[in-house]
Amino acid sequence: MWTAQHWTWKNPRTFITSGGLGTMGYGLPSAIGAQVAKPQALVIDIDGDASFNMTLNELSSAVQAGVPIKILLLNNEEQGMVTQWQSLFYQNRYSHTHQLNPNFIKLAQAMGLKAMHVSKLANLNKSLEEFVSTPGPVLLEVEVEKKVPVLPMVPAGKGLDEFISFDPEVEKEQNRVRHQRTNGEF
Ligand SMILES: Cc1ncc(C[n+]2csc(CCOP(=O)(O)OP(=O)(O)O)c2C)c(N)n1
Repeated sequence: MWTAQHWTWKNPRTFITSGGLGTMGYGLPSAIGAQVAKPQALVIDIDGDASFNMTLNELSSAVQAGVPIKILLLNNEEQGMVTQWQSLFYQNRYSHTHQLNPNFIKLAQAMGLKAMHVSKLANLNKSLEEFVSTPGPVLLEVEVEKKVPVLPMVPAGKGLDEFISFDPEVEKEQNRVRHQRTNGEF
């Protein structure tokens, strides 16, 4: 979601995603496939920690096949999309959404990758430059904030026009459109 909202693609057919289903574990294997198909391209898997956990054994495949993918791991130490629902609609009852992560750096190194870690915003640009310019498969673990909701979102059982944003300007517009619809203005 972060990637879809914040990255601007310049060329068609360069964003590969499991789409609306958001299937976890998809990023790493599909990045390997994309890199095999386009050996000269810079292929970056932008992954969540819980999703990455599901297929991280494929790190070995990348190393074994010499596939130079870059893995940008956004680690908030939680299943953020689900904790967001638990925060907003279930009074912060966090059930089964904080898995025990391995030490991703040691794990990637053990599988033969170069692995880097960044936790301070001030060091991010430098780390990213090194990340994309290092040959071969590389993992960059980025420590990100917990409990940051991805908005807008549509609560369960609500219509698409009932999305929540917590942005007063967006909500004003939403109310205006709803009012017009109620009054049969369109
Ligand atoms: C295979 C699979 N199982 C369960 C889900 C339901 N689900 C959607 S997002 C999510 C948590 C994802 O956590 P993480 O990968 O750490 O990313 P974050 O939301 O924290 O950015 C879960 C369990 C799913 N989409 N796919």
